[in-house]
Amino acid sequence: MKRVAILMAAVALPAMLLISACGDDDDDTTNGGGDQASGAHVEATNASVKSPGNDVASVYVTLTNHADAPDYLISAEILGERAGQVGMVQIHEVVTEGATSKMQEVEKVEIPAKGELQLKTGSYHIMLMNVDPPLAEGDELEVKLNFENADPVTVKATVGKPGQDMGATSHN
Ligand SMILES: [Cu+2]
Repeated sequence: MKRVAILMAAVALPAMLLISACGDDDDDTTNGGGDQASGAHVEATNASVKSPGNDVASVYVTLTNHADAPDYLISAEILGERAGQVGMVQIHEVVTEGATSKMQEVEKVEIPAKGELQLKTGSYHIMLMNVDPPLAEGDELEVKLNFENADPVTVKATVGKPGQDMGATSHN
């Protein structure tokens, strides 16, 4: 057993040095993946989760595109200990027609070149469904965001107070 541990340390150390060597972003955020070989680089900040306490939740995050070309949020997934507890993850938009608003799935969302996309209440969000057991205030989720051009970014998002806004919208 001891030999295996030493061997693993020997493998892990150069890999860690390599990671720190290419991490050239000086703004240290909760942003996990900072590797941007192609120049495409999306930064994720202000991640939060809201859940009404049942089997659904919304993830909100601000995405900043540092590239000269538009990029797209194409999917998201849950990592970590909650990975097996979220049945479905979709990107949603809120569509308002008159007095009613509903959510619908979208394929991808544009993050403008050198610009920002805010996933927020009443707008785009990452929808978690079939969450079992339900999320409670203070729980932490590890959310991996996948982009068309930039490398994936993993953020940690804490579940906030149950939002009233969640009840106003319905799924169709
Ligand atoms: Cu939704």
